[in-house]
Amino acid sequence: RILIIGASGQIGTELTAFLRKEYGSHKVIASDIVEGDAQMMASGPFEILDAMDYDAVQDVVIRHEITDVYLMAAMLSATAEKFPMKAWNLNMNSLFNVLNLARDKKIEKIFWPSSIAVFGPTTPKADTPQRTVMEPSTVYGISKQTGERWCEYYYKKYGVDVRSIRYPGLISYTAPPGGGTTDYAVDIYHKALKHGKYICFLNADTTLPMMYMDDAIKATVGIMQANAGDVKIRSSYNLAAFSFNPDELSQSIKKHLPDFTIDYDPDFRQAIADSWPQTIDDSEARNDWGWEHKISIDEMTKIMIENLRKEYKK
Ligand code: VAH
Repeated sequence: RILIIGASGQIGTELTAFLRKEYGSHKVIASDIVEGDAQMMASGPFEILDAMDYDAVQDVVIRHEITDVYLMAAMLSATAEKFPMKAWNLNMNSLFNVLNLARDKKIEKIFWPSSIAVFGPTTPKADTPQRTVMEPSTVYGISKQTGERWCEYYYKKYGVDVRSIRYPGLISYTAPPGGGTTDYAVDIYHKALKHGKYICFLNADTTLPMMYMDDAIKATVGIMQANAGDVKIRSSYNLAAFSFNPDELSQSIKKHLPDFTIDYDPDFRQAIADSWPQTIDDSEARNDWGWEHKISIDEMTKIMIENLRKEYKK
């Protein structure tokens, strides 16, 4: 059976729905520190679970005979800058709990999300390679870079089958914008429909790697379903779809909402975004386990507006 830790979050919400469709609801146990949306709570087993509590995680794993764990619980970049020690403890202790359960053969396989936040201001920003200078300047990035080192260590030393992806910014309509620096690209759609305008907390020319959620879910399940031998990188794989800046995203929105206007009022998140790459080289993921993205920026905008229109009755 599969356990999703952090199921109520931005990725966890959609990952739970996808895995329940793929494997059957009773096979997929969702868990989080707070309950998920109505659809998740109605569609299969759920456990209130603190990812930092080893005994509680072990208890859920044993009771539900879990073999595979997707550890999606973390504090994202912007929020982590406000609560550095809380972010470090959550992001790291949850990972150690799951890695140690696998080391002790209580689970068989782990998915753990890394991020382009592992790259820092000294990393080459164009076509950022899989292996390069990584001096992350955010608490979140430091925790993800350290987590990658531990994943590779547990794989080499204990044979733990842990697989990981460096997600770009992810966009979806099912979860509200969260504590991520890239979440302007989620909030903009809500504000465009609700108010016809958006005040962006990043500058117009801030280009960042992004991806629509369906492609991210496809990659997540894809790397977990790959043959172990094909997963050659056990720190974390670069992954990309497209890159855009707030101005380009607003152009895409204007094709549907011609009167939409955007203003710019950068805040502390500008420095976070400026420390990250602009485009990513994900050729190793494409070569090793057949990754390819499908959805373009305009297809993403069409999906986002069509689904959010209902919510705003526009
Ligand atoms: C964040 N959405 O903004 C996350 C992600 C690459 C960005 O890690 O913190």
